[in-house]
Amino acid sequence: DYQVIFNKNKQSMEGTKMYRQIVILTGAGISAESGIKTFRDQDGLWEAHKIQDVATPEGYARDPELVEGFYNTRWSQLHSGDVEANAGHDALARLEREFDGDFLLVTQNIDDLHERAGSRRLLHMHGELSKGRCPRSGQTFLLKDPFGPEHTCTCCIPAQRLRPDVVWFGEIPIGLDRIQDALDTCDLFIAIGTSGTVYPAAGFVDIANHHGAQTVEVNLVEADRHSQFQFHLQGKASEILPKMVE
Ligand code: BJW
Repeated sequence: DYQVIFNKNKQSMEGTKMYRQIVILTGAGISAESGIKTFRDQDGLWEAHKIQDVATPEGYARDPELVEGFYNTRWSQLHSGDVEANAGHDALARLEREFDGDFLLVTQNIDDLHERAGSRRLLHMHGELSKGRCPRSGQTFLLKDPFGPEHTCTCCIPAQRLRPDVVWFGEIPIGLDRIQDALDTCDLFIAIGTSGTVYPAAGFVDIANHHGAQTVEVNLVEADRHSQFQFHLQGKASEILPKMVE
């Protein structure tokens, strides 16, 4: 059986060529075992909230307090002391440290668990829960407490009320040029804990395949773009990833 497991020096998988550039995409599934809800699984966030109300610019324009409430609940959980990075996050940070080619971790998650685990070459393509953004200038500000009308920017006169620094449906994800460049030249692409239903992230596997990269899916189930991946590791991210990089 083919095993997608890195060898000791992290430069290749067992029995395969050396990698020069790795791109990893993570989704809500990697944080699930840290106690953070995913979106589309049973008891996920979309069971209790309408996407149109809390994850679109139109929803925010209609009812900013409702949307801020949605993010503040998640903010409070993340800062409650009950949530920490799990073995899956740790394994990716370790891979980044020990692999000595190009490396980019693209996360769709807005939590900071990859940072807490020590990941540095990291891009939050759907934004960050810990930041607010000026709707006029686009400048972002680190937030020390949850959202409220008192959070205004310091870049504009009059000061603008900060919006969550997240990417809603219909908005353009962050860092797409850098992601595209990395995908164009990567030789290994691994998608972890993502349902493959939200574009453009769901299409990254196609770009990687097109450029001849090996593509690996890590998920509890066969996710939407399952058939596009060359290798499948089915199970919990926190169990599979440590084995991959041990
Ligand atoms: C485990 C596990 C464990 C559980 N171990 N696994 C092309 C075709 C069709 C439509 C479009 C298209 N291009 C654009 C669109 C429109 C739209 C879209 O995709 N719609 C679809 C619904 C059809 N996309 C957009 O609007 C995007 N913008 C855009 O396209 O701009 C135009 C443009 C693009 C490029 C160039 C130029 C212009 C923006 C999308 C923004 C998404 N925003 C959200 C909210 C962010 C803030 C927040 O967190 O609140 O992002 S929605 C939500 O979904 C969030 C997530 O990041 C995203 C993806 O979810 P994810 O991470 O996959 O989670 P789940 O819950 O879906 O899945 C969890 C998975 O984990 C499951 O598979 C489980 O099995 C697994 N799992 N436990 C391993 N322990």
